[in-house]
Amino acid sequence: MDFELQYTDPCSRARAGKITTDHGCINTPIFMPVGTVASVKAVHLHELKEDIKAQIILGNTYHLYLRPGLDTLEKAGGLHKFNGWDRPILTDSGGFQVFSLSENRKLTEEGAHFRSHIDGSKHLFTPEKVVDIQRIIGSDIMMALDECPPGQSDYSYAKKSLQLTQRWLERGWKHFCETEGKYGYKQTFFPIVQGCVYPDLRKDAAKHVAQLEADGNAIGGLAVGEPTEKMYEMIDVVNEILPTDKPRYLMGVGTPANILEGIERGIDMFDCVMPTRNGRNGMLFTANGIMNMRNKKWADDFSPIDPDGTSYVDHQYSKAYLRHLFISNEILAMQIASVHNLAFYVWLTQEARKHILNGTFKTWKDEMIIRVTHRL
Ligand code: PRF
Repeated sequence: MDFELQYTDPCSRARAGKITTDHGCINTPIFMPVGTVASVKAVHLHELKEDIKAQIILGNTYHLYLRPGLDTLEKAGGLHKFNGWDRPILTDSGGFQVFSLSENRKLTEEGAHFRSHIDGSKHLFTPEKVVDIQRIIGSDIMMALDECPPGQSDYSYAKKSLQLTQRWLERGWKHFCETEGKYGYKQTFFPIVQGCVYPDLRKDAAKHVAQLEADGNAIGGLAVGEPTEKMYEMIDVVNEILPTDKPRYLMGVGTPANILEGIERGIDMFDCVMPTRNGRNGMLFTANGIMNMRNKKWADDFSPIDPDGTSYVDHQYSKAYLRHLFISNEILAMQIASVHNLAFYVWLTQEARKHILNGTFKTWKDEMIIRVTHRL
């Protein structure tokens, strides 16, 4: 994997860059749609590519390992062959999902022990094993096994947790360096900075990660219950230390405003379930504000869903029609909302990129923050 830093905004840390993988290029900053179980929920590949213009999608080691399982993925020739997505894929390592989904989970020095949320079966993820699993999945970007402590963790827990994440990282990195991809293309491996809301832990974590000289670096453990201002402060602390010539990925964040603030602080890659999950519940994000499509106020509004939107659903369907679909619990409502929201998120990051490249990022961002947080 290669990263070309194309331009850095003189007024902030915002950057425009280009990641090159064996499955194609990614123009950063970029939003990556989440495809947990090998599908971006409710969205066809054709829509993802042609309409949403997704450049990279996510998969989850935890989910894919449990279902369809490694035998199937290996027989298929990897995830790209299995689901037909031929552009880059990033997989999360599973630690975060073990903690949010599985039962009876327990961390030891060895790894994360858990029971499947599907059938209760017992499993162990070690730092080495999640590399092996991601080798079989065949993601272009693999993630290290980490522990993500809650945002309210006290200092002593956060410190112990970070030390475990760091020991796991050493093991995962070593195993990554000793192994190779199975399908004839290159895979890379991103370490993850943890450290909760404590600046000294975050600095220590960022230095530890930086010395590995990985192709890219991730920031985890944010947007997990800490105040938003703390999240921004931690991004600043970490990005002061992470190398500027490697992409930086902020995991699982967030609202359109969070993404703009992240870009300003030097983040290049984002993922979040918010556009799809909130979309399926009727929440639409637009450049003019947030709409709850179940609201009565849209009942007789026959104007297009989003006149400024970039996807065909924005112009094809009216607000009144989409509201009717939500109220009637029609599957199509979720499909339309998912396409709209993902197209908006990708557009937002690519629009930020344009403004970084032509030197107007700061003024554009200040105006955009007000617009995207408005309630329609
Ligand atoms: N670690 C991993 N995946 C994640 C997170 C993390 O801390 C987060 C936190 N926002 C989302 N996804 N491995």
